[in-house]
Amino acid sequence: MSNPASPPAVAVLDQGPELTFPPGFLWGAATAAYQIEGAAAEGGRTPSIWDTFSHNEGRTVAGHTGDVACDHYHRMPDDVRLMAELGLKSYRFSVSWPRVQPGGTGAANQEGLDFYRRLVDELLAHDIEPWLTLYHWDLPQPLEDAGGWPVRDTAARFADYAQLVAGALGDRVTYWTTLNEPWCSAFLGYGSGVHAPGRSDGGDAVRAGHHLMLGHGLAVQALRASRPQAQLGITLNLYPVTPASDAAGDVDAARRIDGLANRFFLDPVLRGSYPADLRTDLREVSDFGHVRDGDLAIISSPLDVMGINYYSRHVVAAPVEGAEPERYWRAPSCWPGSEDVRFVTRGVPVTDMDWEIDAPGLVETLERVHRDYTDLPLYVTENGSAFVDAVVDGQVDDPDRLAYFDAHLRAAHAAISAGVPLKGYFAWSLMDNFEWAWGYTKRFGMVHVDYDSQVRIPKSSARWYAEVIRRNGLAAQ
Ligand code: IFM
Repeated sequence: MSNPASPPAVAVLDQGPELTFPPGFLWGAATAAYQIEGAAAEGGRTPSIWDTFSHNEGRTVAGHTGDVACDHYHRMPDDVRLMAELGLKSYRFSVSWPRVQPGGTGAANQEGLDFYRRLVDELLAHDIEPWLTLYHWDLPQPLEDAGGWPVRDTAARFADYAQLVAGALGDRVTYWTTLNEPWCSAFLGYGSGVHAPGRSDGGDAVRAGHHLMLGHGLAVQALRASRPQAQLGITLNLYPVTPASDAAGDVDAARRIDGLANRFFLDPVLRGSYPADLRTDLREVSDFGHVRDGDLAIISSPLDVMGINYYSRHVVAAPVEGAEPERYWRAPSCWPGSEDVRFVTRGVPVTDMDWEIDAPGLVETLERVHRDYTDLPLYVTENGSAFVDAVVDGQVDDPDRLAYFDAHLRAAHAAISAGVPLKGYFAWSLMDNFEWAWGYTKRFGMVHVDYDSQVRIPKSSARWYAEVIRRNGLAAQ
């Protein structure tokens, strides 16, 4: 390991019989370009919406930006070595669109593509399967200036970009995710405006969601034609949505939020239709006139794998007059047409993001997708937690993060035992990084990053995860 004074592997693995995962289970860790690369103005890269947004005062905590981030652009070979030391079987990274196609149209920037060629070569040299995400939120700024995702043409631009990346890396990359968490791009970017580009219009959010999915479908068709061997998928961030009680109003609130959070994307991508109740719920903000004949057939183009990011559960209630705001809180306006729904705090343990820890929700989510939507192989493409860490004598002990991983891996194993075709798991995140509007104040990494010195220290959760990978399992409790 990079840190010479390694503590012993975590003892929890040394007891009891094993909870073994299926042979070939793909153990990985994930990151995203803007969150780790830095080198924002190097090698021909031009600004994305996140460069613009984070440089605008008041958009991110303490004005943090991704200008330097983890400096991964310059430290990539060392970072891959670290992955190999942890025994990762796969690494999920995203390509920065404005690095490889500055401005979002026209010719490729070979210098940008070369970075990813080197990354993929380095991964393959270390027997680490590259898993490439095409879009993890960094839309080239000129495309936003031309209207962004609410505009149909952006979908076509995305498909062109996908083709350009496939031309450069398709011979060496098998696994491709088109979009990461389009809910965030659409509803946080254009609905509540807490993410780039920071616009707040429910109708724009709905249009953005559609055009993101259209871009996904067009990209799948283009990649399928040019790279028939590729394993293609999309990654959705899904939540179980539970009513706070069985009162009719709470049950209806859960139906509405489930529609916006989950079914808005699951149904078009995996069934080729929008849910009727969702269209009714959204009637004040959109007449769905942007949906053209044939769009849903494109959006539901066959996939090879399905990616799911899981973090927490939503518990929701109908509007409650005079309710305590700490327990019944109104989410920012990322729920067009359902802004009055209250999110309920149950008082269960939370992470540093204030997200409730709910490992059974992962089983529910995986079972639902498999039961109600698809037989495709499923992958947890992100799962993890932020906690406050301290470096003590050159070590970072992070028992809470380790316990979160442990509980969610047990849940993943339970889902497999129940018949879910779960084929892999990616920890979020390989290393601490730029947590979007929260800047560097939230640490999700298994590897600690000192942002001044850029020294990496594998936390105890990383050493534990390395042992899980080595054994392909956990000790039964
Ligand atoms: O950091 C993000 C990531 O970019 C997308 N999924 C959720 C993570 C934690 O918020």
